[in-house]
Amino acid sequence: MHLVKLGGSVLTDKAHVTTLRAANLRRLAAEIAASRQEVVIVHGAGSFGHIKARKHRLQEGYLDDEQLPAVAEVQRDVRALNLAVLDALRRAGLRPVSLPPSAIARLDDGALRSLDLDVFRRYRDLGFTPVTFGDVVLDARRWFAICSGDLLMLALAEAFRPESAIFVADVDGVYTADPKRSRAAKLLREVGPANLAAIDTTAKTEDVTGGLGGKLERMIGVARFVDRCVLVNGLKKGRLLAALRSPRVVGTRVTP
Ligand code: IP8
Repeated sequence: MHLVKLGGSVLTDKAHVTTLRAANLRRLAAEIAASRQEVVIVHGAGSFGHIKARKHRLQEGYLDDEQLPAVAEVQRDVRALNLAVLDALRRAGLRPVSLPPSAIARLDDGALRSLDLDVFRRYRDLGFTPVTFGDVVLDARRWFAICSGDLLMLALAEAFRPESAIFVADVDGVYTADPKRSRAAKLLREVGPANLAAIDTTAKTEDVTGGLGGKLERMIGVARFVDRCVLVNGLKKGRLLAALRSPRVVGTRVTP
């Protein structure tokens, strides 16, 4: 089994609220179907989550009642994105089922406290493709909080020990610096705790779930539970399919 995280930067236009990159989504769904591999899918929120979550400071948890309509709105928006993902996967020939974290997960001060893994197991056993996503979730201390797709990847990797965890992003892999700003940035074929310090993780992000530093730490956490953890470019045709088929793919391998 493979665990695939479809990043919000590939599925959506992060500069424009609730804007889908429909052609990318269609192609990635077709690549997953063409691989004929068993997958569990997690997707990010992109512009269906981060923009309004940041505006209303939802990542800080409950601050005042004014945030409550925004919680409902962001939950609704990430569901709209999820529906688009389900439709694309169904059209590609898969049988996706949606498992919304707001209904099956609980946080405690931003950390995952519980996740109903049994529903993932049961749907998998029946031949479905479970699909979950970044969401707004109940939190024991903050009342509500943001549950990122990366947090779900970690929990699912630990529970199911998949062959691989594939993070699909809008860059070829992890670079020594931000490749969108620095020409000297070099693609790293492998990243682990030992060379983490050599990476410039200061690039600004609009994501409420943090920048590259936190993401790499979570990926290193995922790498502990899988044979192969890789970051590949989902904007390049065939990269996800290649990653699902063989270990030899352009991207960055993350090691524990
Ligand atoms: O895009 C964030 O999930 P991510 C979820 O996987 C929300 O970090 C609602 C912003």
